[in-house]
Amino acid sequence: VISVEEQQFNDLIEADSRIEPRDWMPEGYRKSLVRQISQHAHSEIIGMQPESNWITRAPSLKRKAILIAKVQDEAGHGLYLYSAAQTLGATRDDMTDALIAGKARYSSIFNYPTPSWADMGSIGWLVDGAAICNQVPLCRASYGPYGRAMVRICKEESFHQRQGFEILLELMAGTEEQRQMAQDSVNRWYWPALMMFGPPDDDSPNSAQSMAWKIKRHSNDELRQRFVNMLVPQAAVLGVTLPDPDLHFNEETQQWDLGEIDWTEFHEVLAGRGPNNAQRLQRRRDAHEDGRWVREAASAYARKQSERSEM
Ligand code: FAQ
Repeated sequence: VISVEEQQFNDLIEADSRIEPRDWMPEGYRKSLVRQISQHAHSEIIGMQPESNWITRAPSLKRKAILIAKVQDEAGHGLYLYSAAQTLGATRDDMTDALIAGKARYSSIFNYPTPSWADMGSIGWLVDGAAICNQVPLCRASYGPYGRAMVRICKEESFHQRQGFEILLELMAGTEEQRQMAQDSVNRWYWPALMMFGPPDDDSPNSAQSMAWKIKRHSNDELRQRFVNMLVPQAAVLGVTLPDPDLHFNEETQQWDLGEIDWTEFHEVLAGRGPNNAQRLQRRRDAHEDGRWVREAASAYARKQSERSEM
């Protein structure tokens, strides 16, 4: 027998309705949401680093203004997501501590370096492109605060994706050297972007339960396939090639079949041994330390204000 609350929860999920913070929910549902939402928030925050690397070196004032705005959007996404996790009882301090202690996950993609300006194009086109593909269905996630946060995030990601595409388009219309720089960058970001969708379906421990709870709406492989189908015509417009010699159109399924993904590389990055893992975490730790005086000043100010209002 199940309790009245649990039956209500099951009915809400069944009816494609929403679970809100004060509703009863199974402990596993709460935990899994905190897991996914906090990882997602950390990704947005760590994800500011690869692009902030180019803010001072963007090739024009216009590009600099756009890039600053884009990186600032990512900070905002991190904040909406931390707030969504807080509605589930997670505290901001615990989440931050886990991140800087190296105990929390964040997306593998942000552990790759950005040695050229073209990487700003590839991140927008491929990384934000993959993010949109993965996150549009999350706007319908069964947990209200998460789904609602995703709506605004996806709108902003859509602008990010276009600005990246436009950077690459301009480089591809440039000199031979610029075209080479764009192609080299696409070659480096393509496979890691496909890994953003997570492990293959037969090796994805969380998928079945997350789909039953209607947090995830599609499997990792399904979304990865959708992304590649979307990329092929866009690559043709850009004039870049996708670095997969086995990529071919399957007449039967009407989809683009891809070659083998190097899952060893994925697991290495997840284990902390990607090209930039150590540097990303160190930078986050330093930023947290550098911001200590701001947090202390803000708390002292808040304390004074509340004392004053009590008088
Ligand atoms: N990297 O059982 P599953 C962005 C972990 S976009 C690291 O399949 P699940 C925008 C996974 O957490 C990037 N870890 O897990 C932006 C799990 O570990 P756990 C962020 C990964 O949850 C652009 C284990 O492997 N987007 O930030 C990765 O059902 C530009 C087993 O995997 C999101 O987080 C990976 N790639 O599916 C920002 C979207 N893949 O927890 C700045 C929301 C898997 O058991 C600049 N999240 N793992 O220890 C999701 O949709 C899902 O959580 C998945 C994974 C699809 C990522």
